[in-house]
Amino acid sequence: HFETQYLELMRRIWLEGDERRDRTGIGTRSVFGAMLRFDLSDGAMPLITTKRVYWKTATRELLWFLTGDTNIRPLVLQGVKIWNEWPHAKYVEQTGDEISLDDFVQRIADDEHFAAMWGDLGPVYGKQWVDWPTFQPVKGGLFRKGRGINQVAEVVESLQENPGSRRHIIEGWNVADVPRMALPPCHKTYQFHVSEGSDGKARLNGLLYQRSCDVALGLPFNLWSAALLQRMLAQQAGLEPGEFVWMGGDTHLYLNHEHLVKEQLSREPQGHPRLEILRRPATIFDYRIEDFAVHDYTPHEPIKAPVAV
Ligand code: UFP
Repeated sequence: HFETQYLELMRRIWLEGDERRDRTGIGTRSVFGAMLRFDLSDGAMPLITTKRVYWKTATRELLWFLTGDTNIRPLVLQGVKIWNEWPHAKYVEQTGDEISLDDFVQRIADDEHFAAMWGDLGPVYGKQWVDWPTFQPVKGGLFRKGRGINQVAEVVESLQENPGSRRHIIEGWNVADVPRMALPPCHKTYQFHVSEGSDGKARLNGLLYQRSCDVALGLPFNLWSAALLQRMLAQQAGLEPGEFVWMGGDTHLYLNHEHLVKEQLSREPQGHPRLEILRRPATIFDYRIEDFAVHDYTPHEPIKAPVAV
């Protein structure tokens, strides 16, 4: 089963990982350098079945990245909560106003002006993916802002015009911008690759390099989103989905996720979920949540665990 690799990685980290103190103060067990491979042909997706994964939430986040937006408001309005902790913490720290997370999020939803002031995450994924900043020299040793680079659009183009290229890359790690980001990108580098299948049909392979990975809470989301992006790119470029390779740098389990690890490792994967994309939008930027249908997804119960912020 495709999921065995994931469970084996989890087991290995829990049993053999190095115990480390980490930025969050919670502590992890960790291995450095890990790889997973998934075949995406016939609609197959690396959607974890040993607990329910909220793939629509991850999909909404991916669609939000593709709009280039870095403000949490559009996510909040769709009920997606995954980025709320960071702006809230920053607000409390900078204003001294001890507003609760729920009240803060409500205010982001109700008050557009407040959201513009306090809902932004800095130049995170969306900005770098579709509007990587550039600067042009002008007279007197000064620079002015140039046109942003849309890496995603460029990859769609290069897949069609130069499929054999080894340069189909979407990069999130903008070195100069990292200090201004709420969270430096975890899923930082995507590379795509076109290969000739045995049936003569060209396939799109994808590789994600993730520098830091919370295997319990982050990875199921990251696997889904990366495979989804690959499927969308394949559809846009007229290619069959091929293999998806995931590579992790610091690949860890938080020490307060013990109950999740034990519970999940006691479960058996069930079924082979498939993703159907219901229409082919005009561009990679025109997908909507209604365009995606998941079939044969009969996961085990969700497992709740605290997110390390
Ligand atoms: N993390 C993920 N995937 C993500 C994301 C965060 O696993 O998509 F945004 C986890 C990894 C790590 C923490 O546990 O969040 C980020 O902390 P740091 O920046 O210190 O690596």
